[in-house]
Amino acid sequence: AQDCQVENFQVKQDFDKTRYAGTWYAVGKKDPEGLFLLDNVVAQFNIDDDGSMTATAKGRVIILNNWEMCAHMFATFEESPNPAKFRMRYWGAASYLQTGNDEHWVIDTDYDNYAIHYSCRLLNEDGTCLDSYSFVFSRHPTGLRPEDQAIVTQKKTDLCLLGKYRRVAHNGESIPTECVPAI
Ligand code: AZE
Repeated sequence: AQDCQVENFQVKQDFDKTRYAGTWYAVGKKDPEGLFLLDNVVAQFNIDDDGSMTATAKGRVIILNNWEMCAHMFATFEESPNPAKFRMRYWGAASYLQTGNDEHWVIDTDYDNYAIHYSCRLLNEDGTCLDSYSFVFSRHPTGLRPEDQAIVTQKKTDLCLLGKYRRVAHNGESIPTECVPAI
């Protein structure tokens, strides 16, 4: 039985941030309330010399009054007693982009092909999530391998978010050129 309590969501055991580093293509996403990355989302995770994790991300966004642009974002991660649960501070290269301080949980990954990320921004009083976002990442811009799809579907179910994801397109033709990731 599923209680959808955020505190009971399982994350990747013995998460290894070094193996997580590198490029991840968002191939699926569940949106939070408000503005969010639309498509062509690519994240690059790095481990600094001091061992701390940082990231950059690019993606197409439409900001107020239908302005389409490429968001270039930066993030630093604060560790917690659970190696798969981070606090992510993030900001944009330009001031009109978003800043924030979100949870960043790695729910599952095999490091080489897929990863599923989760962030609850606001809890309900009963411990379920009121406002969350989640990315399904792939090492391959073309999407998940068939053998990883069942695992990811199971994890979406565990997060009580099955059916709430959309596919994230990677279509360099129809987007601002500064947003076309170097594939
Ligand atoms: C994430 C992982 C890699 C680093 C970052 C990520 C999240 C970025 C956003 C950006 C939102 C921008 C908006 C601009 C108008 C999770 C992909 C920074 C949530 C809405």
